Amino acid sequence: MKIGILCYPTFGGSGVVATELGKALAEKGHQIHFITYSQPVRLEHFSENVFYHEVGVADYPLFDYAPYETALTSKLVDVARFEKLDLVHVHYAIPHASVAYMAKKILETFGLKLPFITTLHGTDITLVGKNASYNPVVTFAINHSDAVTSVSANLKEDTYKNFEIKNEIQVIPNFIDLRRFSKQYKDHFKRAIAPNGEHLIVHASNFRPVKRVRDVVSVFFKILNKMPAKLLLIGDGPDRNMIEKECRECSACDHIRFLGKMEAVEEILSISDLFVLPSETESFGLAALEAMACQVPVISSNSGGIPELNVHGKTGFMSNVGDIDDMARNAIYILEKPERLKEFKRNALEHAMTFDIQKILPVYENLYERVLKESKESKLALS
Ligand code: GMT
Repeated sequence: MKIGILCYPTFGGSGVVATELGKALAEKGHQIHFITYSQPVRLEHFSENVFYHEVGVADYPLFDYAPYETALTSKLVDVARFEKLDLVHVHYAIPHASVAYMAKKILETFGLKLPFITTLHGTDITLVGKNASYNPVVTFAINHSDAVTSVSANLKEDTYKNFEIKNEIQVIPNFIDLRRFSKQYKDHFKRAIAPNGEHLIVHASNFRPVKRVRDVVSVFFKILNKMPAKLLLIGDGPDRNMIEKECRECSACDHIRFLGKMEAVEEILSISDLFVLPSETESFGLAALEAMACQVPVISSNSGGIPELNVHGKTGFMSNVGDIDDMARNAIYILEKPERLKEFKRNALEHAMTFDIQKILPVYENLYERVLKESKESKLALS
């Protein structure tokens, strides 16, 4: 199949999922066309079946806001016509689903069909999408998608709760490529970061308020009161400066390391003992799945779709949002006995394996085939 993919190219989970899915489909022989404003971060290597089309937005003094959607729609129409795309898969409803709808309608005037599948990732529904300024467009675009998927059952429920959705939403959970995300032996890293055998606690996110990174630090201090430990913070974003300043003010810099945005996050996960994800809400928690695949148990909140990933008492523990004491207690419980920690690590990997990309990929392929078949059978609604 020739598949177009619209996504955000940044370190965000939706872009990562879109890119990893595209790469895996390309390995299976599909031709994949990424259409976005910069090279997706996980698209590092050449593949004969992967193409990247950059969207340039022409600026003009009249524009306070450059019309990215218009540029993206035009690019999608152009790529679909020239490359003869069979369908397009959009990740993150805003603005990709409405862009795909517009492109579909434009292509119909050329006598072409371009069905589109929308995958909802979380903040496009839970934070941004339900905002009154976006809601009607998001509702319309979801209802007019040829198929809609969500990355967790919880996100599906939230979508039905927040929007008037008539379309069926299929839950297809996020996945992991175990060839990349598996424990690597990086003992020299561990010795450099934790020379005295300290436990390594890790968090990775975009440092947005929804991630509650301050809670990560609070949980860490409670762990540190009981045992030697170091905290590694991966990523960057709006709350980083504030958190870094607070850490400096309480002279915690020796214990906490800000690693910034990292490509090879699996190298750090490979030497870590616990992953902390105290998010206010999280539709899935891909970062936690990446940790689990590298044998790192998870201390998390119990919000959103996290309970569909983190198995309480087995792969880690869940607490109510903001319950720092409970999170710290659970973390210490896992860390204090080496045998117990080993068991949680084993369980984390075992459970991560149920999200193996090789199991999820055929689900997407079946969906594409169904959508394509239905589209071929339907009449072209020429306007
Ligand atoms: O978490 C973010 O702020 C980024 C966001 C995104 O769309 O890139 O992540 C969402 O999608 C990920 C991939 O499906 C999920 O694993 C994250 O849980 C979800 N984030 C939230 O729901 C807050």
